[in-house]
Amino acid sequence: MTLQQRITDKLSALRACMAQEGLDGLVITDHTDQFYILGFHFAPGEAVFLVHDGRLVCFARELYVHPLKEKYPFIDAVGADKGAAARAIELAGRLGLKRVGFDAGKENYMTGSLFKAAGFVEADSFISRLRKVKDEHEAALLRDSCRIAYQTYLYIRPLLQTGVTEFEVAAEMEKFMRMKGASSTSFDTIVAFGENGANPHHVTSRRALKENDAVLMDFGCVYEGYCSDITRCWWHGNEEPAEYTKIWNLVDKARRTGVAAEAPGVAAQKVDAAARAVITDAGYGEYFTHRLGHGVGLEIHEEPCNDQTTRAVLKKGNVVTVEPGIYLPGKFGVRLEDTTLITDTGAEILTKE
Ligand SMILES: [Mn+2]
Repeated sequence: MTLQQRITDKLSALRACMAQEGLDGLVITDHTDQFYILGFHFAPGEAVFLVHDGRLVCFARELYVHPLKEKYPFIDAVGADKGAAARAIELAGRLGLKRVGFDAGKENYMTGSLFKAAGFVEADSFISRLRKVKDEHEAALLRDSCRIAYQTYLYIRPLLQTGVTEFEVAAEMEKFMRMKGASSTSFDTIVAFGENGANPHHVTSRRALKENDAVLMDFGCVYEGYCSDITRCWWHGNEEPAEYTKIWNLVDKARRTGVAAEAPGVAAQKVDAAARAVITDAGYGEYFTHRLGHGVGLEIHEEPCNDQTTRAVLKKGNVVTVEPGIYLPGKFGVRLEDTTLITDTGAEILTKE
């Protein structure tokens, strides 16, 4: 499929959303949403899109106009170093658009006020809705991104030696991901040794690895704009405590149960419940202190989420994590996480070789 066809498809899906709300125009200012439509990376606040009648007009800083015209000769790219939002409002007026929406959930106060004053209406996050279901092109990029993350785990695991610090391990992992083509990490790499692993959001530190220590690493990369997320844990040394083995196996069983529960048509809440029951039934429920998982795509946390309160129903093309954990304060923690793609019949683990 050509780039132009992919963009046309996204614009027609967007048009269908707009039609449902009676909109004949839509402004897009969120830079991640802009990347979703175009595959072009603008810094935040550097462009405003006006979509109308299946067409896209892009008001952007002058420096973007030439690269835009080269890559996307089929869209209108207009230089606007200042006042891109005002230019979009002006064009909507000139075109005689009757009902123009903006994403009220994402708009900043200043630009949103301009749109309101121009009579634009607060619309739903249509693009967030579309972004939940990945097309084949996106699924392939997510698969690549997750493969790089998994390969990083395979690469780093045998390199860990007593005395190495969390910082050193994280640096080595990040270098490996860059060399595989990642543009950045998808969030700050977490490397946690020993008791640090009992904090689910531990900040990587100078802590050195001891002989007989727990290891936890939670990380991912951004590849061609798409994020990956994986967590792996193991015991470093020959004297693995029985309690560590016990909770590792429980968390692994919860992870496998969660993945097995995922399928199109299944309530995401039930996936969380299925995995959580494994841990709760074994008496560790109070030590599993977070949701089971979250959607992954252009952002590391997006919809839908596998949690206890969501009303989301999984669909083919959703990409969600399954990441149960047990955290024993002062001792260690175990979290095992895979990123999964919902298929026709179930779920495929993407964090693999
Ligand atoms: Mn995660």
